[in-house]
Amino acid sequence: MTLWTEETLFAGIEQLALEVTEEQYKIQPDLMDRYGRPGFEKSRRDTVYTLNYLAEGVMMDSPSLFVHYIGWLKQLLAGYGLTDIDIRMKLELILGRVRAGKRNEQVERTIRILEMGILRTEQPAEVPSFISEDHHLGRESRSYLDALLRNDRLGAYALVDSLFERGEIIRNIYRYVFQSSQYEVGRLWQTQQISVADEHYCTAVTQSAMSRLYTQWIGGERPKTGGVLVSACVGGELHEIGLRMLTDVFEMEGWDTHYLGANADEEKLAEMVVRRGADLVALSATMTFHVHLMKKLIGHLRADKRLENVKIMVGGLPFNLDPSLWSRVGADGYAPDAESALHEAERMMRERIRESRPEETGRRLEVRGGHQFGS
Ligand code: B12
Repeated sequence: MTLWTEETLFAGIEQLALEVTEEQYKIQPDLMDRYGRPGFEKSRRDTVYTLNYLAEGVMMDSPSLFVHYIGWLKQLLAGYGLTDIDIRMKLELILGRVRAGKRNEQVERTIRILEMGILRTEQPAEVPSFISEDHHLGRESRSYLDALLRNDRLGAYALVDSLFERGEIIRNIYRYVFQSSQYEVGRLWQTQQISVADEHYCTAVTQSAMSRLYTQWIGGERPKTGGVLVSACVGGELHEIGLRMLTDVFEMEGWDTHYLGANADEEKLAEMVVRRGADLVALSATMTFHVHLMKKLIGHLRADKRLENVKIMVGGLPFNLDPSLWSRVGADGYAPDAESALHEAERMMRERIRESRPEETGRRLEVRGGHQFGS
């Protein structure tokens, strides 16, 4: 089987997923008794996901992307009564197919990553809560999430208002209340403690709570002490709140920001970067299977002569899982969260000044923090 060559890595996945799922159902006929035909279809679809994560791990030479996914899958499937043995069986069947094919460097890497995934099935996968009273604003974050979970939008707003009124800085409310509660919402969804509808509700209220805070800081005249930022999510990426937060933090710190949100189009992004005279482009990916698109997008931006001096920073879940992944997608830098992104941007801007011609450095913007709402 020649599935694991660069060109066909994605092309053969649907067929392979079907074959492997059929094989597993032959070996474990009880699966059909337990889950019926809909269960078979779900299992086939999950296998497509698994193969996409595997392909991404192989292409990016990043075992941790796949190993993390297996831990996540283990916890998710436990909620449906599927065991380590079931997941392991699927991975062994994939491994058998890969091993049976012609060997090359990429196939060897695939085998290594699959073996690491199989080992991961044997380890515990429980994710602890993202909210703890020991964290800064831990109690408030818990009360905020509790309000969301009882559909008490006004109660959630009131809590945020009270934090603002008592002088809590907006960046902390973002980080310790909104980000933590969003991560916790994800965990509760994954472990089937809340529904997709609950997750949508919590997310929508948090987005509106962020917008309500804008009136406290956006719109007024603020000195532009930073550079120009254009931010966008890659490809079909729908997770946009993290990038929104990052963009807001930059705006609070005196940057001139242009946020394109989810699903950014390559050409429009490049045009926006040129039109706004951006110093920095921030690109976000949450789903691991979008990482290769990030690499492609960065390649596209790099090929555009007009963007020669523009720095590119990346972030999002896969980059947090593999802290050197950013360099393999061709970015200039990475940061794990909005706060540290600001420091990384400052570093990149200093680097840019060093790289640029001396006569240009004089007119370069000095990037520094210190805005009253952010710091
Ligand atoms: C809300 C949500 C959604 C919403 C998003 C809505 C929106 N408008 O954004 C919707 C419903 C669309 C969605 C869909 C899906 N989701 Co979702 N989602 C979430 C959830 C609960 C919260 C996301 C969020 O708001 N996080 C809060 C922000 C602030 O954090 P953040 O994104 O990490 O951002 C910070 C840093 O990462 C960093 N950062 C981010 N971008 C950048 C960029 C740069 C340049 C830098 C420097 C830093 C940086 O800074 C940010 C601020 O500090 C997460 C849970 C989680 N752990 O994040 C799941 C989660 C990400 N989703 C998940 C899944 C599985 C999906 C779906 C596949 C579900 C499905 N079956 O359809 C789809 C995929 C959609 C797609 N193609 O993108 C999984 C991913 C698991 C995995 N192994 O990869 C998660 C982790 C849930 C879980 N625990 O299982 N989701």
